[in-house]
Amino acid sequence: MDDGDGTLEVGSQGRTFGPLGTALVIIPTYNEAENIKAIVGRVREAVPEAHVLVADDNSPDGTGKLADELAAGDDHVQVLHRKGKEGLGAAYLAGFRWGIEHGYGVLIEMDADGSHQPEELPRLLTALKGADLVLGSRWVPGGRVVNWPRSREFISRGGSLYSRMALDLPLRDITGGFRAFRRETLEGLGLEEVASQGYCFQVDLARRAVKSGYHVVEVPITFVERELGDSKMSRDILVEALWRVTAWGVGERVGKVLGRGDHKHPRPDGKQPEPKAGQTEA
Ligand SMILES: Nc1nc2c(ncn2[C@@H]2O[C@H](COP(=O)(O)OP(=O)(O)OP(=O)(O)O)[C@@H](O)[C@H]2O)c(=O)[nH]1
Ligand SMILES: [Mg+2]
Repeated sequence: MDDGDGTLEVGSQGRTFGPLGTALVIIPTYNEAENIKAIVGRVREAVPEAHVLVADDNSPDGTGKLADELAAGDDHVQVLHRKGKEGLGAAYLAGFRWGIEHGYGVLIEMDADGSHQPEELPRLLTALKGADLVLGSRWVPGGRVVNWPRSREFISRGGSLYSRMALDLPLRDITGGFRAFRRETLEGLGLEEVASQGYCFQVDLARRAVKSGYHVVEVPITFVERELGDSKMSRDILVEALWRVTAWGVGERVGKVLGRGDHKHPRPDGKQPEPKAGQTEA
């Protein structure tokens, strides 16, 4: 449904949703020493009631130590030190596990480099009151990118379009990483089976949520190109995304031909997913 500001919704409508509980903003880091203090400060200011978990892969530039300093002075900031670089997906999975074990009701994904603006978190949380999963979206009306080279926009739009078509997903921004999950949603996605690491980690989670019948809402965001530090985007990450998305798409089609259903992960509330509602275009 288009509510006038570009927000698009898909999935089981007409449900009632429980209260949200405390939010944990998970920030994966690898060599973000120039960004970590500013981004954590902005999160704390934008959503003071939320907690922050920095999931650092033993960054050689000392990001983990800087995060420890922040945590020492703020009981709303925690650090998960991981032994080495294992990719974005593994860092998020560890962060989700930590957050679920510690009783958080909302788990949020956010980059450290300023591309995702903490000031937009309240809008994501407001949308989550009526959804199972909220995606910050660059490619719905009202969403935009600032200072992105044409080549990056082409790759990102192309990645979402390819995923949308290959996996039959009624979503616009499928590779984005600014998201808010209800804890129950994550618990129903079969995270123990997730092996994807780079961008396709985000595609994997979005596809699992839609196929499991969760109510997914895309909220427009303004994505700002990083100003400091280096991108971790690589050819390997793109190749991984391409082969995994293609394999999932082929697997789904073969499954349909063989008469197997899409809904591998039953919702934890035991309800059957409703048929896809489709999407109202703006
Ligand atoms: N813990 C952990 N964090 C990572 C890893 N790879 C990337 N990150 C973090 O994930 C977030 C997104 O990575 P970026 O390098 O900004 O990727 P990107 O946004 O696609 O690329 P740019 O647009 O160039 O910034 C950042 O906060 C990174 O520090 C990793 O292997 N481990
Ligand atoms: Mg980035």
